[in-house]
Amino acid sequence: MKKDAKIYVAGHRGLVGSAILTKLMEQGYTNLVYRTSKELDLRDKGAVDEFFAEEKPAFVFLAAAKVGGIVANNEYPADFIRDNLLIQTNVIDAAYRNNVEKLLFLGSTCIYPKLASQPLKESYLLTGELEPTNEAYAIAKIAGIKMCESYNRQYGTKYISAMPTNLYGPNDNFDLKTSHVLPALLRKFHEAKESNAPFVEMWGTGTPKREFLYSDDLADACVFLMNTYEGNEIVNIGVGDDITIKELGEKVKAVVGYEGDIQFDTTKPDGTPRKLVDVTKLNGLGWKATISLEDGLQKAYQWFLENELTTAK
Ligand code: GFB
Repeated sequence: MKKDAKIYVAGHRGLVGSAILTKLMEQGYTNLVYRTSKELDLRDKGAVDEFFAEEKPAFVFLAAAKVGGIVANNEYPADFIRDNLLIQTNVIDAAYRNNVEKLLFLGSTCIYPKLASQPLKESYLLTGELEPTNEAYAIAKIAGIKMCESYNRQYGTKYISAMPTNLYGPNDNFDLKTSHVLPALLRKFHEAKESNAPFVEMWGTGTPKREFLYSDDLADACVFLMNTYEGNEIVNIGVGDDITIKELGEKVKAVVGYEGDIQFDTTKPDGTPRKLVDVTKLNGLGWKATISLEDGLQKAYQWFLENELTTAK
């Protein structure tokens, strides 16, 4: 991407899009376009068509999506499949009709089969059944990947798809009902410390393993891929290491400085037992994550303290 190329970041207020926008600014890209969801509802095809015809971006980071943690995915599958299919279909097709040079689509590691062997290689896609709690979301994301591949095959476009592992960082969703585990734990442990609560309740058994990537690292990888990767195959983005949810709880507890206990609510779902991504391909292309979980947790907690506590929820 030339530094003055017009780049559209879809979803620039979210965890992923905000990190990509910041990264592009840091790297000296000057012609950035973005819209809030109020200004442009990406589920509305007419509005998306109008936006692309008017702005004619050369590059698109498709980071807009309806996302949520395990319980939100499980309770609102219709919203997850509908909104994601609409957003990605409208954006990818408008990109094609408006001659976008290159588009990066963001998937998720929940697209891989629930019981696939670990670490998850890109080739495991569509080799087994999905995790039921997020099947609707995963099917939408798989459709997005296949849409990019199909447009490349039929129309000769250059659309690439990246599969990030579980993410965290600034502008995350800290709502306890709908968030992912890491932001939820930052809030839960912080509030327990403030109120001197005797214990924090975590969901499930604590035995599932997850890998966590800081959003700034993800953004760096996305800009790197946009600039260097031309392939039709998906690319995993992760750190190559995971921990149990219980271990995550202990780490968050230490970062927050909470001294009570942890209890597990086993009526809540565990989800996939493990989803560690194989990052051989990304490392081979020349990119590696640099932010450790310890450093990332400190940064995320700091961000939470400075931004989230002042926002009414
Ligand atoms: O992050 P999370 O909601 O989603 O949950 P997934 C990860 C694990 O943490 C599960 C446990 O085993 C949860 O039961 N957990 C413990 C908690 N305490 C909590 C808590 O307070 N809040 C939450 N949210 N979890 C999602 C998918 O799966 O990951 C999405 O549903 C997407 O589709 C996303 O792929 C990255 O990692 O299980």
